[in-house]
Amino acid sequence: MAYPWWKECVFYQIYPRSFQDSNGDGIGDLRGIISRLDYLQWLGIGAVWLCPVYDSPNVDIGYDIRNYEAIMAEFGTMEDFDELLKGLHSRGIRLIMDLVVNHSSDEHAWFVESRSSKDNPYRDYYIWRDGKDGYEPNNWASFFTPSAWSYDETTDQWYLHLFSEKQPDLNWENPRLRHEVYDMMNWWFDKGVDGFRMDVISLLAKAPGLPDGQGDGYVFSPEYFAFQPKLHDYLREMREQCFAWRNCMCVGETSFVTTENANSVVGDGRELDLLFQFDVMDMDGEGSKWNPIPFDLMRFKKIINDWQHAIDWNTLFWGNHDQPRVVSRFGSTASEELRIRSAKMLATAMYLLRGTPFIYQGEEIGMTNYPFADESELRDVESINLLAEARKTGREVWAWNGIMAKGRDNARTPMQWNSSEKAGFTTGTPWIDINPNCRRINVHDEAADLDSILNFYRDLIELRNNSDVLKYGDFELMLPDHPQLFAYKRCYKNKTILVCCNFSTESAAIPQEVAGRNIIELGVENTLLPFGVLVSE
Ligand code: TEU
Ligand code: CA
Repeated sequence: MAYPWWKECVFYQIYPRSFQDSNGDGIGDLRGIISRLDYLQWLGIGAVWLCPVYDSPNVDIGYDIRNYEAIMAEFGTMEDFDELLKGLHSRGIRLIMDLVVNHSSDEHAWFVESRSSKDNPYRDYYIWRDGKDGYEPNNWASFFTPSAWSYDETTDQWYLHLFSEKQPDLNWENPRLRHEVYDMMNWWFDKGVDGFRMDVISLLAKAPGLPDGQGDGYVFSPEYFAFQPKLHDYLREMREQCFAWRNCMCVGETSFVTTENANSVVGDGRELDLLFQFDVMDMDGEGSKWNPIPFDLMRFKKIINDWQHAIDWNTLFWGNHDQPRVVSRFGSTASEELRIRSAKMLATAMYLLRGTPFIYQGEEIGMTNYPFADESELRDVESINLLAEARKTGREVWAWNGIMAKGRDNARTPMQWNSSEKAGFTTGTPWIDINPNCRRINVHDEAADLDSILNFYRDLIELRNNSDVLKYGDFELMLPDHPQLFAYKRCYKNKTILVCCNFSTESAAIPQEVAGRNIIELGVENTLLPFGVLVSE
């Protein structure tokens, strides 16, 4: 049986603005990525997910696209892009692009036309409605602003934006819009890209009539904008028009997906190949990500077990450009010893599961959250807006604490290449501060240290790449009630690999169920030390 390439390899996510600057303007760029291709090959990854590199006014750092077929000037040119793609392919590495088509920038030519008059041919590319008695058409809250609507004087109507006011939602009910998107996707496919990561793809269809959400004030109402029945029509049409016949991989950022509805988008090659679910990412927030609650191992086990059984093939990840750094979040930074061991433990626990791993840049060296000193150091529209809103109701301290723990800028500080002041990222002034811990956490030093997190990631990737058990084996949760250990079994054709990870800051006795010939042994001294790991076969 032949497996598709995207089940055979590990993905690496690049956030271009913070990966490598090549010309000293403090902003990562395509030539910077090109200069690091040998590093990616050395790491052993088989594919890259590149966050948006399209022309954008950068209100949401590239997730507000002004021109889908042009490269952002700060990142370089289309020639640079072609060279990057060639450089990846010549090293056997595939490339998937970010596809952001729930919304565009308000500076996109479509929206400039659309807002100009009610009878403009592009009017229906976006979602325009009359106000209700001078107020918003409905009570929906947006991800980034209190209301999901903005008023536009020119035509005395309101437009919908589930994100910032500079990210108007596209109207997927309009077939002309849909086909323009498909043409654009095919244009990139014809260039040779290997697929797309589809930004908030589960939000494309909105409930007919745009009904009010239940509650007072502005109400966040995913029941009316996520996983609506029409979503499936759009995804099937997209598949038919763009990629059913291609050897590509499309992974959806399916916000609000559940184990119950997941198979409506993946499985049987139906709509998408893979999906990102956020149950693990959401587990340390109560109601909202800004209300922190402690990591609960029992809940984690249930989430993983449920997902491993719910769909045939999962994405495996601990973070991305929207999440804090995993070692600060679910590991420990109390000491160097614990940071290093917990980073390795977390990698083992996640990436030996059944599915396709996605490693976020910097994770492989154990990068941590950034100790932001004040608001002036923030760059993310979500955090900046949150703080401004919270200030109005005297909740500034709550917001600041939330941002320190969960703010997206934590994952967006520059990649730490070496121990110099600018971490080898730039020679100029970086667009966002560099973590001073680059002195001890950086690629150069870790590459030379065989016990480093970096070399551990490299070995783990190699182990996975060469093991049919780890790639194709079944998953079985072990020790479900153990309060400290997360353990599981992978089985394939009479072969078994046992994974046992200590998620706690206390030692744990090694259960006999996980004994075998050891493949990985970390923090094992008769017992499993805090964050210790044992993998055996
Ligand atoms: O994210 C969408 C999303 O649902 C979240 O991850 C969201 O950004 C986060 O929960 C806010 O707390 C995608 C992109 O990954 C993100 O960077 C963009 O800002 C967003 O869509 C809009 O394009
Ligand atoms: Ca640059």
